[in-house]
Amino acid sequence: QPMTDKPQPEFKSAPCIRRHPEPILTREDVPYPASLIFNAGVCKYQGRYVMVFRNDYGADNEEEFQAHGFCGTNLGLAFSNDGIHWEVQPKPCIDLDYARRLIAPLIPNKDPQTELHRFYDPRLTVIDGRVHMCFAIDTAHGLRGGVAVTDDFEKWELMSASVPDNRNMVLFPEKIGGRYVRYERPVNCWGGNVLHGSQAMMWMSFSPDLRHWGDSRHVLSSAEVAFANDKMGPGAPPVRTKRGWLTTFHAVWRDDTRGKHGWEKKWPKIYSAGLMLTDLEDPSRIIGRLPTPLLAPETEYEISGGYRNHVIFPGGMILEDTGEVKIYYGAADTVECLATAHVDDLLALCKPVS
Ligand code: BMA
Repeated sequence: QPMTDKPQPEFKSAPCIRRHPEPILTREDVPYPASLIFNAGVCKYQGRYVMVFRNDYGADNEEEFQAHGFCGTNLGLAFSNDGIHWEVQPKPCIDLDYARRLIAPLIPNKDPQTELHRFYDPRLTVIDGRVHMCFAIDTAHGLRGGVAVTDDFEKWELMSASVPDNRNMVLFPEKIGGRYVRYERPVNCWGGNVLHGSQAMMWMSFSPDLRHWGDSRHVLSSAEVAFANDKMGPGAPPVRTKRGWLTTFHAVWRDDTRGKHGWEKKWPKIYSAGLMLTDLEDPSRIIGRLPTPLLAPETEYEISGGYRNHVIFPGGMILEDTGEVKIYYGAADTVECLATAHVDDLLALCKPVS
């Protein structure tokens, strides 16, 4: 059950946000079977922008979805010189077969064919000149979060996969105190209420080697977020600024009285993006936070016509030398979009929250 004691929030984006006039990547741009293109990870690597995007394929509209659902999910790869116009590579960079081979060393006593069901929601961070990807995997033994590394987007090395239930992991672009750091979103089943908002929250963990994770600390719960009465968790990997780590998060508002908002019979949730600033030395400490959404579903392609309308999920953030911040997000679980804002305007939004 969602928390019911909060007033209905206003789902309106911050005034400093500028949206690109239309989605930057859709299924029309993809040269292989593709239906939903969303929740991408984005980074700058070797002089160009790189995007790894989620592609759910096999149902392009409500009729096809009702008839047989999706056939599968893979991860596609696209390059860009300006972060706006993208060239999608001819084949997915990770499909289910590759993902099963990738995960095999970490499940020595399990059959990857039956163990791994889905590999999705990539997040990219460049650390020490190598591309690191966090992702979620649905397995026969729970929902796990993983970390892999690549130099060429063809060969990946799997570093770790968490125990269930943890996902939405994002890596910091540098070590802190000599250790790798990630934000993550465990789902705490304490009390038997898996999705109770106060138990689906943002944590962080440290690692000496990307394999062993621990020294975990709580960061933020949906109980503290006015526009979340269900889950919340990380969004894009944090970006270093002079005042702290600029950090997006996703926040879920659930209203069971809402009806059909997409291809399913019912979609009761509104996803928006939040913004906060965390301490450079101790990113579990929140310095400031925007009390309202940074990005809420508003445009036509965010609120209508998609698989799940009213969903905004931030997955990539790049701070340019000019001070422009590019925020990449999935909209309606159907298309990939871009919004920009000046870093000073974003920092000004992050006020101390009691
Ligand atoms: C979450 C994840 C996201 C998705 C969201 C809304 O549970 O599956 O990838 O964007 O739901 O459907």
